[in-house]
Amino acid sequence: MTRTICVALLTLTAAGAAHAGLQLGERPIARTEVIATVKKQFAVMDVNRDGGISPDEFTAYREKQAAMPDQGRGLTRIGRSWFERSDVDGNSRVTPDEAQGRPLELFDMADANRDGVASIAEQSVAALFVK
Ligand SMILES: [Ca+2]
Ligand SMILES: [Ca+2]
Repeated sequence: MTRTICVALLTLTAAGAAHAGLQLGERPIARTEVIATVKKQFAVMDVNRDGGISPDEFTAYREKQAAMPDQGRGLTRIGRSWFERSDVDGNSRVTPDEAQGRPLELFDMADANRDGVASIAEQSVAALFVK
């Protein structure tokens, strides 16, 4: 019985992590989903809940991401240069607005017909830019 619960928990965790990564090429993705996912990810990164990501919080999240089953691939992946690219005003702090800038930029690039949804075909364009 204990074993069944463990397996169920593991499955839940894996599904949650995969969703958090917002994988490309699996299903159509809405712009609103990108915003919601970045918001959720931001809440996880902002460990001290001060409304901004510090360089230390960024580093800690990168380590967490490396342990994820999908390594956080996809639109909301936090890459090595995420911090400096996201911190547009250069104040060593990434705000929620700054955090969603790059994922939305990629999304808008993919959403060629501007209907607010990136189809699987449209996502193949964005996939070229996600490293
Ligand atoms: Ca913080
Ligand atoms: Ca900033």
